[in-house]
Amino acid sequence: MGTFFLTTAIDYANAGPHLGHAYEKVLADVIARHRRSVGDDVFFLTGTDEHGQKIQQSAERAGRSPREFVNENSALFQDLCRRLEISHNRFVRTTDPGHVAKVQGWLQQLFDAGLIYKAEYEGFYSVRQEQFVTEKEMVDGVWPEIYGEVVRLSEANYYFKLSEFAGKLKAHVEKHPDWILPRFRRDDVLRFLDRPLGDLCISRPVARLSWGIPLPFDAGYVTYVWFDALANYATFATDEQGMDRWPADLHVIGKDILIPAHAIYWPCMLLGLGLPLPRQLLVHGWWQSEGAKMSKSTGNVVDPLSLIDRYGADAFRYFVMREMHVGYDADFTVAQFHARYQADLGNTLGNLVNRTISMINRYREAVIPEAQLDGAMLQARQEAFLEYESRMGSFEVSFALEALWKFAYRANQYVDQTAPWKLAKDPANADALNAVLGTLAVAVRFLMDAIAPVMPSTAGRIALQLGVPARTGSFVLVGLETEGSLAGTKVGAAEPLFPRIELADPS
Ligand code: ME8
Ligand code: MG
Repeated sequence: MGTFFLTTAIDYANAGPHLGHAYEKVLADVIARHRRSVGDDVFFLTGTDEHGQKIQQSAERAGRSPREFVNENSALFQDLCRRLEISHNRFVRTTDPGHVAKVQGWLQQLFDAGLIYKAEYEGFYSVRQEQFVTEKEMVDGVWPEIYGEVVRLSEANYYFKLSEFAGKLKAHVEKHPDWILPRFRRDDVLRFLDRPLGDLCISRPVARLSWGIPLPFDAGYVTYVWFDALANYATFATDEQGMDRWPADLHVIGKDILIPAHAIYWPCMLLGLGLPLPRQLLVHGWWQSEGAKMSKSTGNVVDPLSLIDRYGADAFRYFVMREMHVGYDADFTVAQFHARYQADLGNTLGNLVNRTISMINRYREAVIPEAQLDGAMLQARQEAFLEYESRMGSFEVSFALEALWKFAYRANQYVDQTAPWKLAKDPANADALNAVLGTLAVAVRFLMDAIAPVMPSTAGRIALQLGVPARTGSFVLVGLETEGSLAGTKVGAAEPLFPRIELADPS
């Protein structure tokens, strides 16, 4: 038991959310709920990134003031969090006046320490990436598409002495092999640190960009959006009790914003401020659609809300956790979503719960019988539990679910093999039937507890059917060996958890 502070990236409020955003929130939420289930005091931040050129330009195009524009888009992300049952403690918005004041305080601190200086620079500037780029970034003499329009620009700006911290940062990454997960991402960071680090331009002239945090020491400039955005993790780290939770235990982010933002800029900012570094970064891959990254700029986005409307939040949460191995890319198709809904949820978990509750109702007047539980099934449950805990501990949620579903599948086979409907025909088999029903009840309770971080509502619905309280905070501590028997518990009525749904017309 301890405390656990985790964050997601904060999403650009220049459009509504898509599947990639929803995935990241669910992943962080599953980790948060799992940590609570082992007794941790969890603090969880998510939110929206509301300053910068992208926002200013999108607002202009939409004929809105930037403030109106971010209010509308941020509301869409907040609504998504509600719909997905995300259990964050605070929804961060970088236009929050408290955040703005803290960022200005930090800039002043770095300026006073001589870590921010002014210099003239001439070079190529990517409008889409909001950063200067060099010819090294060109491929076959052209700028890669990700840079959008590239223009020549000469201006005076303020720079943060990133180069000063390269050695310290490298030593940190080398000393902490698990600082970045999966490990192959850490290798990318080390390779990046092999080259000399340039200093970071942290200002934009007001003439070019007005929608940002004014520099406290020069009103002619606003703060570079990444400096402002990264700061959120610490500026919002004060919890409901007024305790400062920094450093974060875990930043959950996508692979596109690891280098340089989270692995270079952010730790160097913290080193400059004399603050501790986050304990770990979990870097997930991309949801793709027919092999291309799903993104607002490409327009090939899947709307998570339409899937939630049709299949429910839990089915959505299950699918994205089961289908994507954390750290790797995955392709999204509605057909695959639908197939998992039917096979994994309907035919496996739903069927197991439904058969168990129906048979206890039918054969034992809705009371779970006293019984000698099946040893092989208990053993299988123990193995599933250990695999689940170990996988959840390393954030490999898809594999944790795989272990649970292997067990659920096995429990269904156990029903088929023991054929309780045959046992029920002869009172001489009463003990054998009790053993099957008692074993199944315990199997269902185990699955109910273990799926709760991923499917909180379903766990609650199973608890109602099984006639037990939805468990919070004691799953691991109670342990499987010492947990009480369910004998004597009165079960509720059997209700299908995942009713059949027609596959949506792909048009
Ligand atoms: O980058 N699949 O915001 P963002 C999976 N504001 N994840 C995806 C994805 C996809 N197709 N597309 C985006 C930003 N993401 C900044 C972050 S943090 C201080 C500032 C993930 O709205 C992406 O990797 O472009 C990132 O982690 C998050 O969604 C927000 O992306
Ligand atoms: Mg992005």
